[in-house]
Amino acid sequence: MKVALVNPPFSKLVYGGEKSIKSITPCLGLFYLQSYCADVADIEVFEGEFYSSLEALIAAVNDFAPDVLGVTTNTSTWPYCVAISQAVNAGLKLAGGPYAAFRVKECLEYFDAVALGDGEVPLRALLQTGRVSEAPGFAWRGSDGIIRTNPTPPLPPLDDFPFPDHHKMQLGLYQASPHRELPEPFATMMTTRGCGFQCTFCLSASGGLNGGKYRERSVQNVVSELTVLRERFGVRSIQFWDDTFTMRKQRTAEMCAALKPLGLSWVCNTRTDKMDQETADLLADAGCRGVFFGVESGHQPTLDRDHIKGVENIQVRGALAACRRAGIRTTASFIFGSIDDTRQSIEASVDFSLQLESDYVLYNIYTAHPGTSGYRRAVEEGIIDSYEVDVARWKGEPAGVPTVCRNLSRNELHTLKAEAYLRYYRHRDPVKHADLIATYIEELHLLTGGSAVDARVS
Ligand code: B12
Ligand code: SF4
Repeated sequence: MKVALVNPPFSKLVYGGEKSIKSITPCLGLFYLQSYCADVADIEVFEGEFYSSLEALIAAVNDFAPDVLGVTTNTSTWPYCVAISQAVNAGLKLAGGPYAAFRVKECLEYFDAVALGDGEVPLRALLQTGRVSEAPGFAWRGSDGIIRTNPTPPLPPLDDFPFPDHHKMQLGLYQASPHRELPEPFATMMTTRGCGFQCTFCLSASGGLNGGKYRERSVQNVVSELTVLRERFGVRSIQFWDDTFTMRKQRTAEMCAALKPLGLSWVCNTRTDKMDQETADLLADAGCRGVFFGVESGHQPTLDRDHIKGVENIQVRGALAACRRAGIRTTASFIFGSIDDTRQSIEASVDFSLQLESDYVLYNIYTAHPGTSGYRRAVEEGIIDSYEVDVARWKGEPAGVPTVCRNLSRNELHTLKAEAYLRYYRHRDPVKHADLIATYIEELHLLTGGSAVDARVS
């Protein structure tokens, strides 16, 4: 049986017209599915970003002539997921990933079945039995038209999963964000899944995908994969995609002790309340070059009420300072336009971001993804309808979906975002960032219609 697993292209939809730095990294979820089911089917992963157009991707998938099509979905790529399903010839069409899992009814208009969480066990059962009705963890529509949901299987220990097939992955085709300055070849890895905090915008939060349940691979299992990557593929750097890499201090210490002799450069993501000087020093000594922190808001009431981050701004300052002292580069990521954000709270947040002196900053606009508590709140409070993704209607970030801020329009949020970047780059190093500064001034002119902007940018 032939199975095509497709990761739709996304950079044109998600980053089109934005100045974000693009990276193309392997779709780990699909590669995990491939290796877990390799002995029961002939499975190919198709990375949409590698094709010149959506049509070229679809043609390649059709040339492969799959019996089963599986598409990984997220909110922003949903229109492409539909287009792929409609244009690919396959006897059975499956969807999975963070959008499908929370939009079952909509997905079943275009797919035969939807995976509700981790897909390894469900997909294997489906390929072995050939029957959706006998595969756990799928929702599907019976011949009577009624949606049925097979209970999700218990989540197996992560060490039970074979490593993704790095030969098939063609590591050399991917690219890390240039600003991460990772020596090539680089690879990505998850050493944990889930997170389980309460953040309202995140699907790794409690209640999100797989209930947000935090699960770990053993240090030994991680080191085995890293050793394969280093010795067989010459990999010199790793981007750890874990949601909260330093979740447990003892595991972090064990991980760092095991990583150090491998001599790899690496970067990771974590929470600011999971970073202190001791941890930062351990990370740096083990090869860590950069840490990404979701700061979200520098305005404490917004952080507490809208984001439910569970972090004090003083902890944010401490975490960033600890990394700086340890020689680790930091990225601080902020979100504008949560439900009760105002111009004042956003400006306070930007002031805070400038004080942090992080090496990089990201200002994003709040996206209410289905399955998050922020989405539920926005629907319950009548701020948004239970939406259909519509790229033509909602242009720019958030891609294809409505914003949720009561007090600021989409255009105002984009304007505040451009102003924030302008302030940041002028504050950091205006000479070095002259080109970016000019681009943001131009963007502000477009957003505000010219004259109004002069006061803002001077
Ligand atoms: C790494 C990552 C990225 C990377 C690379 C993505 C890639 N190439 O796959 C980069 C930085 C490029 C990225 C970009 C974006 N990302 Co991102 N990203 C992640 C992150 C941190 C890890 C993804 C991962 O590898 N997970 C591990 C694997 C094992 O899990 P998985 O992907 O969920 O797959 C499992 C199941 O879902 C299921 N499954 C998945 N697909 C399918 C398909 C079938 C057929 C079946 C049966 C099962 C199945 O089985 C898999 C194995 O168990 C997640 C958060 C997270 N912890 O998951 C966010 C996350 C996926 N990203 C998110 C978002 C929003 C984005 C962006 C839109 C952000 C932006 N504005 O730029 C873009 C869009 C990119 C795109 N591909 O469309 C959201 C998605 C929410 C949503 N509903 O859309 C997440 C969930 C974070 C969040 N906010 O909660 N991202
Ligand atoms: S700490 Fe990060 S990964 Fe965990 S729930 Fe919050 S935003 Fe998601």
